[in-house]
Amino acid sequence: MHELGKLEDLPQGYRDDLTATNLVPLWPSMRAVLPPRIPTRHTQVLNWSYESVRPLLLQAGELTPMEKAERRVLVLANPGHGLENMQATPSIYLGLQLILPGETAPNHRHTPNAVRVIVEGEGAFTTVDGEPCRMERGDLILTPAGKWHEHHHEGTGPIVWLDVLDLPLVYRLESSWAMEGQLQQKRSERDKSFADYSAAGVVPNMGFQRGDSNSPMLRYPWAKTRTCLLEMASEYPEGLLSISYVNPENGTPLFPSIGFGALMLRPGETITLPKRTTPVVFHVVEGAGQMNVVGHASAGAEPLDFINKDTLCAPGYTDITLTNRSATEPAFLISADESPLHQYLGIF
Ligand code: GTQ
Repeated sequence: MHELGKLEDLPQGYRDDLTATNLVPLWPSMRAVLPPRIPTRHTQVLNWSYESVRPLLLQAGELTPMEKAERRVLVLANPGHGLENMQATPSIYLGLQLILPGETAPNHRHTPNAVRVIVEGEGAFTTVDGEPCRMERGDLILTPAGKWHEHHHEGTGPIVWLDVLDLPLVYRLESSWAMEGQLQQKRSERDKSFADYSAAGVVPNMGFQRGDSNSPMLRYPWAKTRTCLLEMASEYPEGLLSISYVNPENGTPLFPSIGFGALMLRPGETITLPKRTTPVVFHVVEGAGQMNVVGHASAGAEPLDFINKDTLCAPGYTDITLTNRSATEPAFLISADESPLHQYLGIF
């Protein structure tokens, strides 16, 4: 690519006139916004180790009562995007949320889509548009755009989950807003939408209505995903073991913005993921190992260690290699990426 003219090449008077007229010459910045062959990626390779976050989150429980927080969350902010922008990746917000026994996070709804991934604790449920959804380790609970949601905790210890929202995207679309509501009346049985779709190819005879809703199923239990991956492993002795979470009616991703998946690493396995345009987030549900990222300056020379409950991210246009440290036990990770958006835009 040949060199283009610089801003300094232009007479100061002309530059001042441009600024006064709200104009910017493209050519001095052309290579910055359209770099040769590979995009600029602010997303840095990172592991928010749960061991380091957990004490700070529990401290928030002591420092800030629920009435003063509404949602007691520490945001996992990627420094590459600027901590204040609350971005793990360009479109994905991550937060670790704490609820103490007996607390309730009040009812509200908002335009960003959200998924909760349960990290620790039991006895909590989220009510989504009248349906209470149980929260167990590794479960995905959906609170899609515009749906009312409130969190309750009836267990004895703290409960912590990972919030995954398309907030950075919706915020930059100048469309992020919320409204508060009264606590919800229960309008359906606990986990009703999960029960409706709990076995592929089979639906209940009573109380089931096929709908064209974007999110007919609100809870994706980890136990089901784990079993599915183990069954795949018994079928396939090699190759990447991964699944996508989809709408059970039509097979599309959970949200138009963020795609969710899960993968299993066989004991002792090292596997390089297919190269992709989209940045990715991993949450470690079981096991321990390493993530090695090649193709971005933020990746150190050494791979990043991870263990159970850690949350990691890596930019797109990189080669990501995952290693399971255990020679005897499988490791399981849940992933979130921007692939639906990249597909829609034709850049995947
Ligand atoms: O639990 O509804 O991390 O509204 C950020 C915004 C969680 C929630 C977050 C939210 C929530």
